[in-house]
Amino acid sequence: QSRMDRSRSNGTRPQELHLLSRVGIVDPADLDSYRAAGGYSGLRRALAVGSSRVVDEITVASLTGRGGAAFPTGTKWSAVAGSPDPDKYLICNADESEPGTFKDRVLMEADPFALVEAMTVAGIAVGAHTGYLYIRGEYPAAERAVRHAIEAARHHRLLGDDVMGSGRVFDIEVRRGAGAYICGEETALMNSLEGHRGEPRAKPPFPTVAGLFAKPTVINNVETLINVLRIVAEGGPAFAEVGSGRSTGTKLFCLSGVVARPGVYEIDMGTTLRELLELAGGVPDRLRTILLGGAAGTFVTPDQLDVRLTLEDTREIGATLGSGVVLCLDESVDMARILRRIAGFFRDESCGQCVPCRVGTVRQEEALARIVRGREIGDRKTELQLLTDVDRVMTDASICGLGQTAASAVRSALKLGLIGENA
Ligand code: L3W
Ligand code: SF4
Repeated sequence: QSRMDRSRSNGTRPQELHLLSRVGIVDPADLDSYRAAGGYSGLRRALAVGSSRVVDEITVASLTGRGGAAFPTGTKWSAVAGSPDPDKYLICNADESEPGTFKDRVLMEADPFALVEAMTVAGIAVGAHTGYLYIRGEYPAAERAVRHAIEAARHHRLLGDDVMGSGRVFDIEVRRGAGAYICGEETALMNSLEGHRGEPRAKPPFPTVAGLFAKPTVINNVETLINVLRIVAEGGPAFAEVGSGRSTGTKLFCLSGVVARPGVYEIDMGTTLRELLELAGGVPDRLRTILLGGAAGTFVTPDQLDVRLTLEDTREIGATLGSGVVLCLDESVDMARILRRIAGFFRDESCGQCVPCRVGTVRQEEALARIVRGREIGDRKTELQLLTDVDRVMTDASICGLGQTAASAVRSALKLGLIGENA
């Protein structure tokens, strides 16, 4: 898709690209091409203004995490930058595995130098000497692209013992995941990096206090980090002018399902869901529902298309932006089958460490399988009550986000009557 196609479509207002501005424009294997597109001006500016100013700009920008939980990035950076411990780490969470999410893959494959530059800005700002890029094992092309970019950056002294002649030390190591969704959970990821089983740790302590190798650690998603380049270039206040409240800057969404032009789209925070669909070819015919946020997200209905895509507005309708999934489903789908697929995913991916999730994800999938087969143990009402009970236990008592959100989609489908006694 051309840059113009991505930014203007169907007469909706133009969307200025920032995160995707170089995608399809630069040669991802060529540092000169990246530099010609403005690459490495961010790192140069960051080194000139100094680390504490960079951390302040990120805080003023109100940048929030783009992996799903939307925690303020500036709070993480300030905590680690302010720690007296000389050993600190930066981690980029590139273990993109949420079903329906493919934005970080596009960024890494098409604009890998941007991630390398952004990690360098982040690492130096918080005082880390080493950054780990933990990448999903099923992303070989993205891994090749970022490994090549790291080597080229090292060769040109944009990484290493004297970054850009500043005397600052920072380098990046790449680690590949081995196919477990749970290793995208930050503490499971750290256990995996340390060579242990990929099982989540109890929090607190949060990684900012005791993260990788029990040292203060900043961990950010790929899209979160790429935003840093714009903030360093334009300043935190300019970034915060776009959007509203805690929802500032632009956001990537992954459109799939029954849309005319599936793909990754960048919009200003606060754009409506309807406007986003217009960019992808219009509101689909016979649209029944949209899964928003991810497998751990929620369903929204066609009468909710005018919701503004911000953290606050989506929360008001009981939804979430999550990791940017917009999966469109029309009247032809069997909702119980869709939910069973989602439940099966969580059953497979539960690490099994805690009982509510290990058992709850199995019971949830079994109940949905019985509904799909039309062979309920009791009546449909009993199965739906069981789903509600399992939801409560998993949400309240699971150790990590996987178990706590494994019933979100089922809960919202029940609430909206997409499955139910009469559906
Ligand atoms: C310092 C405090 N740091 C919280 C940090 C915490 C973490 C971040 C968010 O993700 C989401 C869920 C799903 N001092 C802190 C603090 N932090 N309090 O803030 O923390 P938390 O615990 O709210 O969430 P989380 O466990 O990091 C859960 C989504 O992840 N999800 C799937 C995501 C999939 C992808 C993907 O494929 N790319 O992202 C599944 O559950 O939406 O909202 O860094 O340390 N006082
Ligand atoms: Fe493992 Fe699930 Fe417990 Fe998370 S909630 S620690 S994935 S068993």
